[in-house]
Amino acid sequence: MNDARPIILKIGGSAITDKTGELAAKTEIINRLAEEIKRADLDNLIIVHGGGSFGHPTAVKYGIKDGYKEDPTQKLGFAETHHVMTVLNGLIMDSLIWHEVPAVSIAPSSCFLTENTKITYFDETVLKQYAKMIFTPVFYGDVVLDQKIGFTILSGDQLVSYLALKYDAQKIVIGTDTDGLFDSDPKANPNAKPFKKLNLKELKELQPKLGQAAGIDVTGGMAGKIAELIPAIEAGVHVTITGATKGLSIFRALTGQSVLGTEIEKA
Ligand code: IP8
Repeated sequence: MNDARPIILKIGGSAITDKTGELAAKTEIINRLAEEIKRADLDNLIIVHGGGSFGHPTAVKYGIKDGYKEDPTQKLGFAETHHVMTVLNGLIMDSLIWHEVPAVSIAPSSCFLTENTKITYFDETVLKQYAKMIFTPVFYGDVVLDQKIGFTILSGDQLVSYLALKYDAQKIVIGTDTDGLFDSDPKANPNAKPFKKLNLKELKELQPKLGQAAGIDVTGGMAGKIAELIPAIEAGVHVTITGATKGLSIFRALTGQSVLGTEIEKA
């Protein structure tokens, strides 16, 4: 990497797609986020985005997450799931480049391997060279070959946590479709109470109560996402979860300003 410790931005699939539909991108939000990323002007940013209504429905249809069951249609499903993720990634790349962010896409399926769904191998050579030259690498939740179960789904959140630990990230910013974590679903309950600050212990207590996502989500909704982030939080990486669908929260969080959302620290 270049000398600066990276800032890792996860753009949740729920923010940039309509998860109740299929292959339904929210292009206005994608464009606004690209504008915010350009405005933040960071030379140590790594972006990771989720699958939303692109990766998840296809992954569910072919049972990709639970591995290869010797069913040849699953191979086509693996290829299709990767392909639809490249379509969503393409929309994001279009927007970033149009906004003059020197973003380059890195397909996790080409440089990661897992064992029983957990990352065991990453070829970092290309990422390091891009980072040295101050490009903005863009990863995404993807299909991945798994050395025990044939293949699986590698979530964007596991990628975020892995990269944060490996490169000693300054912080993680998670942009989602709500302004942080709440004690109940804020879309269903207007009186849902937001959590402004959580430490690791409080987060672990809250975790079982965090709901499943609206629409299809093969990686476990918010509870699954938090589970993936815990190793990075345990290592001391600060996490901000904020809304990515409106306002300037992503710009503000990336540039160290306060935002409406949840700040998570180890202690
Ligand atoms: O939305 C999953 O990534 P996530 C990507 O970050 C696929 O959980 C292919 C379903």
